[in-house]
Amino acid sequence: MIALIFFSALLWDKAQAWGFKDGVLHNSIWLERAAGVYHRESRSGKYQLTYAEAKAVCEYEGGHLATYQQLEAARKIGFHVCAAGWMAKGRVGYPIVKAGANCGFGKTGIVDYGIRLNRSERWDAYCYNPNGKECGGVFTDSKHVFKSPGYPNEYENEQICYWHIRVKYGQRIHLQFLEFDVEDDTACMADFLEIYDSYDDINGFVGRFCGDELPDDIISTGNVMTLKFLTDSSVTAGGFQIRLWLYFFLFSTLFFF
Ligand SMILES: *[C@@H]1O[C@H](CO)[C@@H](O)[C@H](O)[C@H]1NC(C)=O
Ligand SMILES: [Ca+2]
Repeated sequence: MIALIFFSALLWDKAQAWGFKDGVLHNSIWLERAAGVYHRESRSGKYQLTYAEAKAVCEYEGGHLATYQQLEAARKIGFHVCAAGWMAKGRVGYPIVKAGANCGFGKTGIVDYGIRLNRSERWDAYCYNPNGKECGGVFTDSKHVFKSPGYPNEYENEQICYWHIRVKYGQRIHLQFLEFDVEDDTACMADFLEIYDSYDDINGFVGRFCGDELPDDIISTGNVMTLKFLTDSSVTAGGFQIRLWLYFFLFSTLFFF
């Protein structure tokens, strides 16, 4: 029987996802990538990096601060982040794909704060590293099966995937887990799949999943969802397959009566 999950405003303390496990600091910083571009937060949280620190963060990982053009190229293929970050040449902004009330002033495009005269201001960072192992994309089909990268083989380490789902206005999304096997640990700090009932990974947190138990079906409240899959630098597993359907309330009513 299908268990429906009704979303309430789940509070999620991001700090739970960080910290030491077996003496190793796990995923203290979220990475989001598209076209080699990804978003970086400081280990101490949102909006903590000066220009020099942002530059150092990207260079430490073998990349550099993204240019406005690189960020725009990423945005065009679905890179959407609701947080302002440093770009090359001291520019600050963020990429908006889907206009929302809480983010981007209802517009799409790069929200551009311009070149900052004060390089001590604290923002996040947008790095560019064309060698990153990224995956995901924007999906508008009414039927699709999302697979972890490389499926049916095991997924790889240091994988960062974002799938943004957008169906027609008024439609709802039904996710059904067909297979699920992700490195298990109690707080899902090592590898995890996160699902958001929104078009970004800031709002509408639904759940974080790892281990090999099949999660219950998930039904969106609106016409957008985001799946985020992040893996650390050791231990992989079988991966997952998730079927996307359109959710029809009428059909399930008929089914039950
Ligand atoms: C520059 O920004 C920092 C951090 O916001 C602030 O503390 C400082 O006063 C600013 N400097 C100037 C000259 O406005
Ligand atoms: Ca792992």
